[in-house]
This record gives sequence, structure tokens and C-alpha cells, in this order.
Amino acid sequence: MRLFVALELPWDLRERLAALGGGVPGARWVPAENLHLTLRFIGEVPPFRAEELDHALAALRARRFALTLAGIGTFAKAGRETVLWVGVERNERLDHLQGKIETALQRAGLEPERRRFAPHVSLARLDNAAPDKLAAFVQRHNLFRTDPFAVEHFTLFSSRLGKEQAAYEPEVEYSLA
Ligand code: 2AM
Repeated sequence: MRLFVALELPWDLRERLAALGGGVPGARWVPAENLHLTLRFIGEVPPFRAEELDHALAALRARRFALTLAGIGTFAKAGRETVLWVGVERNERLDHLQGKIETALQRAGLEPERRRFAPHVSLARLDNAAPDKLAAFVQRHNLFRTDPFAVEHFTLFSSRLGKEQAAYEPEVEYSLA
């Protein structure tokens, strides 16, 4: 199974994010049903392993908190923009939760994640997006900001890669205290 841990977003917020899409040729917009905030990408694991990771996550204790999405940006690889995202207002509780998840998964046997946690919600994958259109999009939505919303659980997702879009399935929800 291909797995990752993420925060689900309220549906109205996902619709609002999805509605931002458009006007950037070369951008593949993430549909509302797929929008999420990744806390830890796990990747392909055998079922017995998935069960161990699930147990580790279920034993984790963390507090619920409020989260605000704010700002727009891009990730680039080798000088090419690959992802267009909405950012997250700095949030110690989120960092704390992510750290606990990382620790729990490592104790359960995963290799440490070497990349620094850069919380974001991916809006679009970019394939040679027109630079001027992309810059205009970022400029236009630079002040994007949501009201704070409650984060009351995190979720273990499975992902099936599709031709157009991956299909994400929530497998287990873990409540926050
Ligand atoms: P994203 O959060 O920037 O969109 C499921 O594939 C989720 O895990 C995606 O949201 C994806 O990126 C994130 N992810 C993190 N590292 C990944 C990797 N090495 N391969 C695929 N997805 C990864």
C-alpha cells in the first residue's frame, strides 16, 4: 500500500481553494476532493508494516488546535517550478504534531524523513507552466488567507496513482485530545 499521513481540510475550504484554480497553462489543478495537508509521506509498504504504523499512530497523544492557511508559493526542482501551493500560518501545535508523528513512525521502523517539514497544501502540479502566468497568479493571490479552522484529527491515507489524478482514500482517523 502507498501511504501518507495528512490533515483533511474542511469541505467549504477545499471548494474555496479549488475555485482559485485556472489561468495558468501547464498547471494540473488538484480537485477539491484531493486537497489535504501532508504531515508525512510514507510511500509503499507491505500490509503487515501498515498495521504496525497504524498502531504507532494510534498510540500518539496530541492536542487539537486551530490552523490558518495563508500565502501562496511554489516549489522548484532544478530551477523549474513543480508545485503551486497555499501556505500555512506559523503554528507551533502543527509542528509539534508533525514531530510526534515523525518520532512515532521512526520508532515503528521507518527511516527518518530528511526533508525539513514545509507545511503546505498543493494546489497544482506544474508541467512547464508559463512563467508570466504563474507569477501573475502568485501575485494576484498573495494575500490569500483563511479563517482559522479546527484540527481535531489527523488521517492515514492510502493513495492509488491514476492517470489524471491520484485517488486518496482515508484509511484511519486519529482523534486529537
Ligand atoms: P504534496 O503534499 O506536496 O502534494 C501523497 O502523495 C502526498 O504526499 C502528496 O500530497 C505529496 O506532496 C506528498 N509527498 C511528500 N513526499 C512525497 C514523495 N516523495 N512522493 C510522493 N508524494 C509525496
